[in-house]
Amino acid sequence: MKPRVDWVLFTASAGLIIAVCIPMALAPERSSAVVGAMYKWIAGDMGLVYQWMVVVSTVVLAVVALRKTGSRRLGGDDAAKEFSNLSWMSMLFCAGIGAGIMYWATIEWAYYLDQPPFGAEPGSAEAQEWAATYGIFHWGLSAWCLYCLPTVAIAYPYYQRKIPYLRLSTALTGLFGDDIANRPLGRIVDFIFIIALVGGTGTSLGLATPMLAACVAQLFGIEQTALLEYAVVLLAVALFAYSVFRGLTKGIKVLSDINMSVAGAFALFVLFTGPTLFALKHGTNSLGLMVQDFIRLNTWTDPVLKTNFVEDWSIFYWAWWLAYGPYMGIFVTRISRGRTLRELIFGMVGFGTLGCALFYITIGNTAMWMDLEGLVPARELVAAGQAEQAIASVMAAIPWQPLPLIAFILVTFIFVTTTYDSASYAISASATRQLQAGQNPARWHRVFWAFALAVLPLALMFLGGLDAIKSSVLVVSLPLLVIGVAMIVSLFRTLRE
Ligand code: NM2
Repeated sequence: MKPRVDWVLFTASAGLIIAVCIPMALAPERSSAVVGAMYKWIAGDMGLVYQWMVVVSTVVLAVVALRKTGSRRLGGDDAAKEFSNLSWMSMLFCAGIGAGIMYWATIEWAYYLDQPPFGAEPGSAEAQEWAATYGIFHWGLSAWCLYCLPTVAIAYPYYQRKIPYLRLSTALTGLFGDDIANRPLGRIVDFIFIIALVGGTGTSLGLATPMLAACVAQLFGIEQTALLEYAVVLLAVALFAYSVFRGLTKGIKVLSDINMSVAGAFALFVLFTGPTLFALKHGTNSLGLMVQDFIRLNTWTDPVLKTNFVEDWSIFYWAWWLAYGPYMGIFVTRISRGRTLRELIFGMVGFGTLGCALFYITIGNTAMWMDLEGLVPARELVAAGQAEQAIASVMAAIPWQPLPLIAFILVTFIFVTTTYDSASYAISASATRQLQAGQNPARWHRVFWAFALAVLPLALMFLGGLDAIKSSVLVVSLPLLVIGVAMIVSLFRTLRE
């Protein structure tokens, strides 16, 4: 059967994006207040649920991987792998990790050094050790479990029961039957997926745009204007629209391969031209801290001091990963035929964690060192709300200019592209009927979503501020908590069949 566009889902999702973005652009102040109130409620009152979701996901994945179920192969016992291990890993890494890592790896420590966790004294030795560590945790094993759970929950029934839909609702077939995608419940679930992804990617481009603009301004010695930011968005959209137009193997795979090598080389370059020993010592130290305090980090709710550290950081991050989770599930399912569940879980969580840690250990520690040595006033800039300036200054302070600054801009652009092309792919796959394994959604449809994904970040830039950007992701991730629980029950049912 030929793939067809699911017009109900398509219209509802595109309509909601427009309905939300217009008031944000027209009445930024009022929208900002509403968004702020929602942020407080979700992070404050619902935060605990997010933390439990992380713990439960980790345990479920460990159980599935370590028991006999781990040896089940996606697509049947003799299914061959479509992509080599290296391409598979770079595709999944580049799909799930975007410009956000370049942003946060460079300056996340600055927030933690000044407002440390666990009641540590700001600027103290203890604060510094945690500052070098906490970012790795927020992009580490626990976080990757939020990606991996929906992947297993979608991939297993998709290949095992040969479901003709690659959608989030596929993860619920064990509970509600194979035809769930055609029923109102399935439609609602798939609608939630699209909106969650729009919110999640909105945060990424919303952060990346000012950062890229600041770096371009630094490179050419020009001023960072709104016009420059729009030019950046336009260029990014053109790039990922082209990539998704080319399709999965020609566009997305080629770019991901390039991305992995350029980004990896950049991180290593920073390590070796920067304070190598400082970075490696902190990296090793962080590893110890994280392993030793793994449970503590996952269950710390700060009930006594109530510093808001958990709400402002861990909960925000879990919401962000959660919002991307189903999309990762759909995308990684598409590229994982022929792998066993154990390979999928260990490969995805292990490689993802290591990849993210690399950026924090090299770039993050270098930036912290520059600040501590008085080379770049990174903390001062961050405290003044000029995080992107801090990033641009750090990048401009790396030796061998202008090479590192250009490389940083290039890597960030490719990261944006490889996240958004796969996101456009996943949304168009979701809003397509009868998509069999191996088939692709229509070209125009993929390109449409590439453009639609840029609308929310543009509106968020009108609102301005980190809180507005953080809020969108908290709001959209909320329904995914409920779906997450249903997904786990459904997965165990299907595994038992
Ligand atoms: N996550 C991994 O911009 C990005 O890096 C997108 C962000 C969810 C925190 C992903």
